[in-house]
Amino acid sequence: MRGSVGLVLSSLLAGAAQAQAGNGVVQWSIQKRQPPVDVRRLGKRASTYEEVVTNEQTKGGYFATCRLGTPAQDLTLQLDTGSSDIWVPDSSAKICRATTSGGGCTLGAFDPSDSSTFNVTLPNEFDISYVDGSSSKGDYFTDVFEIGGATLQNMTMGLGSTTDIPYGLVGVGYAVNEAIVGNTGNISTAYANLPLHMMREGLINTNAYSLWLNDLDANEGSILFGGIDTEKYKGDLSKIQIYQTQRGIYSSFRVAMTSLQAVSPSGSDTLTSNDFPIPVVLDSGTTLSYLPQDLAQQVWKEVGAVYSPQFGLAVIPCYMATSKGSFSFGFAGPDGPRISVSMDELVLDLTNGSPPVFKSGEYKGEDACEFGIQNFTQAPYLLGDTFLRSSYVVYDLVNNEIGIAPTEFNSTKSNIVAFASAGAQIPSATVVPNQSQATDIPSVTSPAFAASKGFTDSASKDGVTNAAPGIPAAFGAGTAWMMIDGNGYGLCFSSFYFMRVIRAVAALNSSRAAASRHGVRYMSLGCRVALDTASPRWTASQLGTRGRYFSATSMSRAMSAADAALKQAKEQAAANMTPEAAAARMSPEEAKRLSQVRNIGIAAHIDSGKTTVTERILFYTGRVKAIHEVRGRDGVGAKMDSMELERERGITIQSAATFTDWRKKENGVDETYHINLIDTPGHIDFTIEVERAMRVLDGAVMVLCAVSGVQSQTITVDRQMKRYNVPRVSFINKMDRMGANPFKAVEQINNKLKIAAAAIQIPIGSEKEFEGVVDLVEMRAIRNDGQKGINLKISKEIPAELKELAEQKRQELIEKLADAAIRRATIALKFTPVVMGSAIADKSIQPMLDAVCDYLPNPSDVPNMALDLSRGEQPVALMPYNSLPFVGLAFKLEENPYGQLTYMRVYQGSLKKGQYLFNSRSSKKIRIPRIVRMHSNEMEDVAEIGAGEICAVFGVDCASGDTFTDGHLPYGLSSMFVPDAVMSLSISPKRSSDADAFSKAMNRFMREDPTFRLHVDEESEETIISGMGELHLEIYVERLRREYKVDCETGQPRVAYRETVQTRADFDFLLKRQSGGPGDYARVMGWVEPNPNHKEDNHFETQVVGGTIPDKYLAACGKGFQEACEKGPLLGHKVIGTSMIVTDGATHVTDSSDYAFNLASQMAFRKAFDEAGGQVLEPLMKTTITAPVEFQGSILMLMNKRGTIVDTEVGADDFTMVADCSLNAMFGFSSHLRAATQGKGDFSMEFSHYAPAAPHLQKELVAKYQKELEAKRTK
Ligand SMILES: Nc1nc2c(ncn2[C@@H]2O[C@H](COP(=O)(O)OP(=O)(O)OP(=O)(O)O)[C@@H](O)[C@H]2O)c(=O)[nH]1
Ligand SMILES: [Mg+2]
Repeated sequence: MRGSVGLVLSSLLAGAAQAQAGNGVVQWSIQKRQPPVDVRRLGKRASTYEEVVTNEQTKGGYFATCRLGTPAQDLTLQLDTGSSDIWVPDSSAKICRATTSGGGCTLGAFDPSDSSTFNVTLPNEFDISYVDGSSSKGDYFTDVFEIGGATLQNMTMGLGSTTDIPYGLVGVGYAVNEAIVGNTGNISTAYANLPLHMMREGLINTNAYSLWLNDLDANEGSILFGGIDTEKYKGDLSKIQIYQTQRGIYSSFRVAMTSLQAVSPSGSDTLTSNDFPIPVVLDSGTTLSYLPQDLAQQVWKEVGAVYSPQFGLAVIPCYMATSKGSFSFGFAGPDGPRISVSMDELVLDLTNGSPPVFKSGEYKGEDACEFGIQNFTQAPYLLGDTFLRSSYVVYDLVNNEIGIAPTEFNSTKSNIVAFASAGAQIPSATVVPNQSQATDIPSVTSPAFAASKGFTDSASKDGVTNAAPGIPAAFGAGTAWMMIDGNGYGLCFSSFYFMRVIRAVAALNSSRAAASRHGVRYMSLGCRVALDTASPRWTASQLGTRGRYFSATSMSRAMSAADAALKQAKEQAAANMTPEAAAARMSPEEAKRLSQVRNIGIAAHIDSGKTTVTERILFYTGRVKAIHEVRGRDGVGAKMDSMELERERGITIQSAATFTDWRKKENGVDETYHINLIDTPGHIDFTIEVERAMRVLDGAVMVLCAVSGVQSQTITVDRQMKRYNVPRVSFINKMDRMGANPFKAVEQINNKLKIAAAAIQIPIGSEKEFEGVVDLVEMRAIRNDGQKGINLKISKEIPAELKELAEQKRQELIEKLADAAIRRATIALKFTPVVMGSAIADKSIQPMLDAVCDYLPNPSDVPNMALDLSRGEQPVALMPYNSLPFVGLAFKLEENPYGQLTYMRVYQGSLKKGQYLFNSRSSKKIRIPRIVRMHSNEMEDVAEIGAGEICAVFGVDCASGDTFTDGHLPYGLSSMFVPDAVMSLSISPKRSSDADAFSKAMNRFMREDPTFRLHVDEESEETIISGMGELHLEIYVERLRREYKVDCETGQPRVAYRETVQTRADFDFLLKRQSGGPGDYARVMGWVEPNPNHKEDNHFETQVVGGTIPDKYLAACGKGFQEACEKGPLLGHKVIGTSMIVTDGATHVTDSSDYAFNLASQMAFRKAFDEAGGQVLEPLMKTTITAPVEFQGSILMLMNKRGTIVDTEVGADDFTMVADCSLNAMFGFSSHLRAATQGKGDFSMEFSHYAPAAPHLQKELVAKYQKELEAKRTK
């Protein structure tokens, strides 16, 4: 947090910051200084407070010098443990351009245009607001950052382009506290902030640092990253735990303060509070310390401080700085550390010039100073500089611990001890035992104030010097607007989440103006905020509307103390997954293992060569001994197309998984990458296979045809990759084909897919002469050699005729992205590096594999979130560590001759053979008898599978999309998107003896493929299967025949229509049947109407008053409505977007029943449906057609009849047309298209939405259906 904003332009304290880096630590000297004045803040002052304000002492923050950019620019920034971003003022920001006296950014501003390494990463995403209402906004960027002699490349920082603060900050708190996380509400947006980045860059071993602030007179200190300095504290460091601000989330340095003692020559007192154990935040950005009201008042009584309503502060005679009394702060329970703070640290100047004087009372005529301990009314309380100067504090952000010991003031010696490794414990610190007893606190009785006399008596009134020296007197009047009415509480508040609370309240009240009307004032004295007595209580629920992280403040209030936090911490041990913890907890072996794992999918437009490419991958990695082509021309067929049907048709139908090892030379050393790979089908009817692969994979290779570039299904898979945030490498295949033009494809990726792309290779030769590629990153030529191109010839000699092109394309690449940034941008989904080759000609597949290893993420590089089912599905991060509890997703089921096979992506924890898992959905406990790795249709048994990997398990009864855990984590994983079935057909086995086999097959298909559905139409008694398209259904019919030997009779493919209503229609329906025994009686009244906001869903509601229909019958009515919706009145297709409201009715003593009400509702619904304008909806398909431009005219003609053209894009050679077409009109379209384009056009279709069918079609369909019904009735 930002300390004071300011007031005074002081002479900057002399001396450049001293720095040192090396041996796993980075040290940064900091100095206290007054920030330069902010002109705006001086502009407006409430005159009544002016005097108070002018007398108020200005507080500085701790500042030091950093260097930024290339060449380096010097900037002085404020250190802040309460926030987490580095940000710097942009030299073009208005405030920095101000030339009036005191204006401008005198501590330095950053000019991005002068830095050659400046790179914007997230435009406009940086947005931080502070509690005083000041803010800073602009881009997030990366650049070189130097601190304490250490240089960090690509440090992420905010650029304050719109800011009212004339200097920047270095926030060193938890990464979850970054502004971006607060703004997105998503932990996964956190980036490596300064300490984390230092750790990742190996400058320090772990994410931890120590803060030494010398005493008040010295105004200086140092922050030591990655180590401790044993000469800067007395005795031993005690280790205490940090408490979560919210379950599983550590965002501020909150510890449990468990005692406070007053000690003076006359005696000592144990002070008491209702709030013990008190949650306090150790915040270097706050000047004073703030304790609960009851405790603060006892402290004041001990020292004779008086609360001045006029000042809004507790004040004390300045001579009390010489008192020999002190306060001892105890932490973490009876055995915890105690820090003694002496009076000279607690008496601060109120002014820069001559101090104000007490005008009346016992101190009349004495100089007045500010007292360092103030009161506040709600948790968390703060221990700022007045406390921190007396305590050496080590912040361990990995183990979430604080090391604390009394400060060795004025120490000139130094003995730096670095943390040994990532996640290492604080060196030479002793853990405090019995921390759980922090809750056992003394009962509240008022202290005897035995120390009080000694505090005053030991103070000398003579020779008092002001506590804070060296501040020029000239600025007595330079202050900000002040506040504080008689009842107000003044406080310098700073912790980041508190700012958020203010923002949240402001947001709640819709504007800042409104917020201030409600008693939240934005004040500018330091980071002060005043709450007047009319201030509303901020409740957890109110704040909850804004964001979950920041409601923590008020929640902790509700829980009232640290003991609640203690319990939480225990409960959530496993959920403690901050990015810091994530990065550091990993053992080096685990980090190494994960860094060489890639889970990738190959996805693309149909026939672009995915399976052919995969075959080469398997060959070059040594997984298969010989290359076989798709379509099985040599009688074998590609490994991944193992199904007979696939080999016959030359298309992939089911995705297939495999795994293989790729040995890649890195700096002369062979590194082995373990690749799990899924080859997906390109045809849109099997799109679910791509969907679920993308759901579970970390990266993808998007294959494109060098001639056709971006095609219709390229757009579909692009959408799928974006849906699941899958980073990709683009591979332009078929470079051997005539007309191959990789650069056109690159341009199309940029333009059509709207993802930045640049080739990182250029081809050597083309078409038949295609030989290999020039690698633009390394600037070397790579050619294939030997049988099947098994050897690579790598040469630094770029063919002379290509030199110029290589330079030009390299330039283009660098313009898009500096090469070091390729990986980062790719993983961040902002870029796709493009490589090229020809699978069929065995060229340049190996460099593509290298690109997969170089640029695609390993399992720990991408955020994977689960939903905590016990906490309203709050997202929680999963970490691919073997040591954590297991979480996995069953993403695909398959039956094979050995039994039921379940593909599983292991997100967290490892899985061992024989282990028990729980199914989160069904709560069933199951044993895993066998684990295999799939290699297409073969498998290999393994005893164990590591976190982050993909495997298949046997003998697990579950559904696709089920989450498995070890039984202790209440987690679920979001499932994948399952598209709606749009086509159906009736089917029945020709021989009745096949019925068993038929139903067995159907059950299996449905279990395996969520887009394949089956139902039996009760009236026609027909079995209807439905799916994604003609081919989809055809394949299943064919598989029945081949795999189950069941020949089937099928009807015509039919469109899956829907039915809905257009207006409201009332009903009053009486069912009254008498048939000998008990009859049926039910009367229902109400109406039917469209469900406007949910066009796809139905809604049932009861508004019955006075119990005319008892509840249980109402439930039956709801069921009846649901049943009626399954089979619409018009065509027998599903009803959607319809509401039924029941308002009244009647029952009969003996004849009413659930059955009667169910039936009555169905009948009432059918009757009202007609009156409500029941209509037929048909699926509209988003159809994308691509063809050479010369066929544009004929395709227009084709499409005119079939749908509405949404978009046409005409390129140099090809054009693409997107139209919404009625599915009904698309039967047989492929042959029409073929005829119209001489076979050169291609198209794909996917479901878009439902729309009313043309009236004549509706009529026709309804008539036909009624006729069928009639026929059945008369049969
Ligand atoms: N000229 C040429 N043809 C290729 C190349 N790679 C693949 N093919 C051919 O393209 C056709 C389709 O190849 P597949 O590997 O089945 O394509 P796919 O992307 O797996 O197809 P689906 O899985 O059905 O979407 C086959 O006839 C291959 O021989 C290549 O680099 N150059
Ligand atoms: Mg294929």
